[in-house]
Amino acid sequence: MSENDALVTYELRGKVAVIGLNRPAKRNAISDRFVEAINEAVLRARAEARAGVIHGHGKHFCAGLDLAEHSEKPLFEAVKGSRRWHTVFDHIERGTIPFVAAISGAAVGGGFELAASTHIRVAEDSAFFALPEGSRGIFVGGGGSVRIARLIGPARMGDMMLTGRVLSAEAMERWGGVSYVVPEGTVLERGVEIAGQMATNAEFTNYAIINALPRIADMSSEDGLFAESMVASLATMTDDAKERLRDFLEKRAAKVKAPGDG
Ligand code: 1HE
Repeated sequence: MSENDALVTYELRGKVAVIGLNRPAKRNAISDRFVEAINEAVLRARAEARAGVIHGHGKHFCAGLDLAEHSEKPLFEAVKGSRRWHTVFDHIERGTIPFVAAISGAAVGGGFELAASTHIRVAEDSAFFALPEGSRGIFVGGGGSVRIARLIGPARMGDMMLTGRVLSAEAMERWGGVSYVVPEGTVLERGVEIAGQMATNAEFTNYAIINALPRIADMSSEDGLFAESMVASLATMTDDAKERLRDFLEKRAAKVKAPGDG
């Protein structure tokens, strides 16, 4: 048992690791120790699961940076803290398995940055999103200027930061920041279901999706197309691909069905 266990719960459901942010009294605000607990859980999930879900205990997903701890930090400590968030969130975004964020209540500041480092965001009706850094006199430091800006666009992110506006789950879905909006009380169940589905994919393909797509997005079209051909050819060479393609051709694998069709 580690000293970080209390801050984060961890449970393996089949091939899905369920990681729970567990500081509800402080609305899951992320302190230095908390970010290490998240890291530990993410690395454990990578070692023993095929997909992960991150959710918040209590009513809220995460209230962002622990402002009480942050306000006491000298400049260079703040820089190192931000760089540590980058490393930890990178373990989520560009690790070896895909993650779902199951969001209820607040996904604010660093909480939204954490959600943006996952691959799929599912939000309950009650979820809300804000970047109050402008009003707090600080700035995003958990990778948001890269990840949130790419997710919803820099102009919309700038709008959120400049005005402090709060977006509902539905509004954030329109902006592309969440992929699913689900009824109250169902977000974790739905998140685990989606993660369970991803866990059935070929491991190498999941790895390629989470690692190649964001890198290709950073490349020129020409470089991106070249990189895509390399990744696609590598994927085809795996035993997993050979077996799955044979299963389809020999009619053992499920077909793609139209929505609502069975
Ligand atoms: C906190 C934090 C926090 C709550 N750091 N302690 N994030 C923010 O600016 C969001 C600040 N939080 C809020 O606006 C609200 O707390 C919530 C909308 C998330 C939830 O409201 P509510 O009414 O359910 O809770 P509460 O009564 O405001 O808070 C309960 C306790 O949690 C209270 O402490 P208590 O000792 O008085 O009980 C709060 O002080 C505490 N708490 N949020 C510390 N964030 C890497 S850079 C990222 C930059 C950012 O993330 S900036 C955005 C920071």
